[in-house]
Amino acid sequence: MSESRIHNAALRGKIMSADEAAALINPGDNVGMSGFTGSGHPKEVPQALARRIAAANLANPERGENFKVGIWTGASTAPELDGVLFKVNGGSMRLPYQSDPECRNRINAGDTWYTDAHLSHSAQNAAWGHYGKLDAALIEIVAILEDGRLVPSTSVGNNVTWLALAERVILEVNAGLNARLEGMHDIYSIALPPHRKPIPITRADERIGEPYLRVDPKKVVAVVETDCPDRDTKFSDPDENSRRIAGHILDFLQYEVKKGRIPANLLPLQSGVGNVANAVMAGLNDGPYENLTAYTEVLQDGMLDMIRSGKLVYASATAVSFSKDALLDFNANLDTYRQRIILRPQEISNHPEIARRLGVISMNGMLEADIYGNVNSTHVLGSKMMNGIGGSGDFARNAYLSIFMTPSLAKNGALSCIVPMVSHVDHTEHDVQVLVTEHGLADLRGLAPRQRARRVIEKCADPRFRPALADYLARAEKNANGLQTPHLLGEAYDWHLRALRGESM
Ligand code: 0RQ
Repeated sequence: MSESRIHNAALRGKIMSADEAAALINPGDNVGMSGFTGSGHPKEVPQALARRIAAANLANPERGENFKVGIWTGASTAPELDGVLFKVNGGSMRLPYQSDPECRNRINAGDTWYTDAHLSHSAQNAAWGHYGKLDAALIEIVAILEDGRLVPSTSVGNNVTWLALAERVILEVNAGLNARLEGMHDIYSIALPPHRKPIPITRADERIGEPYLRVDPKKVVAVVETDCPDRDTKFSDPDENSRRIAGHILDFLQYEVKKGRIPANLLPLQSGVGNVANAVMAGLNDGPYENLTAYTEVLQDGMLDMIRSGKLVYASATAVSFSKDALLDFNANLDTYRQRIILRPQEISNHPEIARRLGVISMNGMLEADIYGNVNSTHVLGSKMMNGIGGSGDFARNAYLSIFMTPSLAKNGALSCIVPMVSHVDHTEHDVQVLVTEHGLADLRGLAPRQRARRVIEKCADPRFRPALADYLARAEKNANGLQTPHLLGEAYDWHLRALRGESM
């Protein structure tokens, strides 16, 4: 650990332990924390806060419920934040995205209010006061300059907004992260309407701000030095389904290039998280493309591989989230990667204005789609939260091409991911242009609902479920009260009801 990371004398005077800093967070506070997809989150103070909450609840078992805080972040974090705080039932509310099992369990048990928001909306919702007052910000950075400016960490997320809105600020200065991250970020803030101006980004590689976060030093109540690496994200080698899904997408993109609808170097790519997304990137890396760019939210191994190979010349995101090996490579070659990667606030990385202007190609995972093309990304069998909508909606509605992908079956084949009617809608038929499973790709652009249904059943559904889906459609066409989007309302959810009874759909 090195003192030299804190070059501002006034802020050096506020150094204290994580336990002392956690004592400055009060029951009932809303705390805006840094962190996006397992990177750039504070690592010591949340653990100290969890210890404090556990001790308080133990001392007052009958009032235990009273020591909770509202936890606002950029996106998902890691066991040392969501994991520890939700294990002790310390979160009264959570927003805007999570993927931690402890947190998910609390949400689904009704212990925590979860406001699942589009990632580009969360900062402005907070600024408008929709989430209440922000009492404290707890932000990880990698250094403090002599003049008090802050060198951001491995994610930017909502930090600009949390620092601006919070009454009190706690900084975690992490010497375990590479100081050479300095210069990779592009911090730019936007005003609220009616003072909002166009965001002057016309290419993924354009810088429009400065590389530092700013904070009013008077608000800083604690500076905590830490020395902890980010969590590494585990990726398995793409399985057969992921490779097939990737293959369909790659064929489709090549066809679109041939048709002259997109340029030979494609349009800026947005890729969701997970193994399927990484398999698509691996396929693109092996494909005939040059000079690709990305305007996305999180950079994972697949895109780093493409930067290394020279296929991807530029990537704009708000966070990096790598496996152990990729992290080693990233840190060893940071000076090169800094020329190829920009990390922006999530309000900018996910901004609809930019996604629409650049004509992004958006590729995201889903749980299920219905025959008409509505997509459920978040709720298992209608009621149970998985992760959240994340940035998928920011991009899907505004992309030039919006693609959703999933294996056709889940839970060892018991569930069909293509159903008559989705049990929850995150992306409506109007925002979903292409559906892909391992069986094929359904290009739904320009089709009316019943045309879409035929294509989705034929191209995407598992062959075992195709006859039942086709039968549903045929009977709906006969018996529904109209032929625009025919449904049998008394039967549409029978598939999910069977699954809830533990039967195959
Ligand atoms: O459950 O973990 O208990 O085995 O859902 O499914 O197939 O591993 O898929 O990891 O690609 O995640 C939609 C969740 C897909 C993700 C989702 C069960 C399945 C398994 C996971 P188990 P897979 P993935 C960028 C963009 C929303 C946010 C987003 C997601 C688990 O892509 O969170 O796109 N997207 N953000 O068994 C019931 C079904 C199911 C099902 C799968 N039809 N019904 N359960 N599962 N299909 C990132 C950010 O925004 C930060």
